[in-house]
Order: sequence, then structure tokens, then C-alpha cells
Amino acid sequence: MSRELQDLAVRVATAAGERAATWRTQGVEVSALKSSPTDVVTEADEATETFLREQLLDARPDDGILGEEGDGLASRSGLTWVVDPIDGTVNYLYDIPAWAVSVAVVEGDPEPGRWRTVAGCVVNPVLGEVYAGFAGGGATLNGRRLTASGRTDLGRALVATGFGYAATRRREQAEVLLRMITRVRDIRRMGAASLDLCGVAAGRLDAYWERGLQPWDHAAGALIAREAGATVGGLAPGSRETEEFTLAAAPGISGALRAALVDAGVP
Ligand code: LIP
Repeated sequence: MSRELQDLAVRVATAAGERAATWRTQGVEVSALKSSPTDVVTEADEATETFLREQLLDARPDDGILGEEGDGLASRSGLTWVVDPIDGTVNYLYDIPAWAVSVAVVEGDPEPGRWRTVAGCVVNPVLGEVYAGFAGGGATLNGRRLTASGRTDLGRALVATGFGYAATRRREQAEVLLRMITRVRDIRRMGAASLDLCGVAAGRLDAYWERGLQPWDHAAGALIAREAGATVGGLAPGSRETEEFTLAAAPGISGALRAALVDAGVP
């Protein structure tokens, strides 16, 4: 069942990514602002989510939907699809090739920290990269098995993070980064949480952390990173990834990273 759900996620996310990439080449307009003047949504975000919903409900009409751009749909089957039609919206708006379609399916209460993620897919259409995974089945990139980094020295770790849209939170996040930047190899800020999490799964990053992620930002990428052997969760050991805090790291540095983040002032 889990593999079949993964295959459905791959099919619909790949098709949605092709449509979003086509719209990108035709030009993109901001259609609305959300939490701040820089938190934008484009017509492509909305149209891509509509497409994802149609495809998923056509295949599985009793499932629920939790998406970034539309109203929630309660599940009658116990499964809910958690979708981000375009993660990395600002990158998409600027035509920076670091945006993704993220599709996950979760079992139980569709709340991060309470759900059980069953399968997921993150597609970067510009690079032709399809990350996928299912619970207990491992994670892949274009069919190739993924394994998280074997890094054991935080001082040689390449880490990624991100910033919220609210100025006050961005200041707090920058102050933490100021204290962290001398404790790691270097920092990357890609602008799409799903790709950051998949970067940890692929060993392209040794770790990633961020506060303030929405459920659809991390649902698929967290599963893929976990299935690749990364330590994934909140700031406290054993906690789950939520809006409060999301971390994914090579197991050999996860403890040191958490301690350094606490020391750097992460609340
Ligand atoms: C984005 C996240 C990213 C975060 C951005 C933004 P969106 O999601 O994927 O990690 O740093 O501020 O929230 O808004 O592009 O779907």
C-alpha cells in the first residue's frame, strides 16, 4: 500500500511540476500577498494546487487534503494528502531554479507531530529531480537510493537554514545564524524547505534547521530525509518536526548541532 501511495505521489507531483514549469516560462504574476508584503502567492501556486487536488481525489476520493493555498478537506479514509504546490515561491517568482512540488500522504490526525507520514515525493522540475520515499521503504532520487551524510564533526558540516516572512522573526533567526556561522563549515540558504530536507537526505547538506515552517513545507521532505537515515525532528531529542522547529541532520552531528543551536539562543 505504502509503495502504491508513493507511486501516486510521484505521478501527480511530476505532472504538476511540468505544468508549473511551463507557466514559469510563460511569465509569472503575483496574485496576492499573505502574511507580509514579501509573502507572495502566484496564479501558478493556486492553479497547481487545484490540479494536485483534482488528480489526488480522482484517484482516491475518500482521502483528505491539507494544502497551502486551498481549504482543508476532511478525510473519510484516514489518509490525508499534505501538498505544497510550489515550495520556494519567491525562487519561482524570480525564476531561480530552486523550487519544488511537494506531496505527502499522512495517516491519522493531519497535524504535524501527531500524524504518521506514509509516503512522499518532492519534485524539482527545473533540474529534473524526483525525490521519493515511503515508510520503511527507504528514499530515492530519480530511483537511486539515498543515504544521509556520515559527517561527525560539526565544524566541517555544510548546513542550511531559512527565514520567515515576518521582520521580527527574521531578526531572531539572523542572530542565531550569527552565532552559528563560526561553528560550521558554511551556510546555505536555498529558499525551499522541501529541497533543503531532500538535500540532507542526499548528503548534499549535512544538516538543516528552520523555525516557522508550515506542515506542507516539511511533510514530504522530512519523511524522505528520515528514510535516508537522517535524524529528523524538533529541537529536543526525540521530538517531532513542527512549526515550532524543524531539524534534519546527519546522525553523527545531530546532538552537537542541537546543543549549538540551544547555545546560540534558539528558543
Ligand atoms: C518557503 C520555505 C522556506 C522558507 C521560506 C518560505 P514557501 O515556503 O520553503 O524554507 O525559508 O521563507 O516559507 O512560502 O515558498 O512555500
